[in-house]
Amino acid sequence: MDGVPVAGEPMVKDTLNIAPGERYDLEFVADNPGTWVFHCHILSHVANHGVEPGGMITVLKVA
Ligand SMILES: [Cu+2]
Repeated sequence: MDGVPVAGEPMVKDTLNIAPGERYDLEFVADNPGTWVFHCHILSHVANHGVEPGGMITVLKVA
């Protein structure tokens, strides 16, 4: 979090609250094939001027 190196035991979470201005680095083993979506849970944040999808959303495809 906020530039602190990733260390210690792995943390397993489905969601993570990130406050404005905070930054997190994610490190994971992509060993579960499929299409995974990282997104904000605030609906207006996953749209660009009302058009979805957009904004704070990204897709990770694991083969
Ligand atoms: Cu958001």
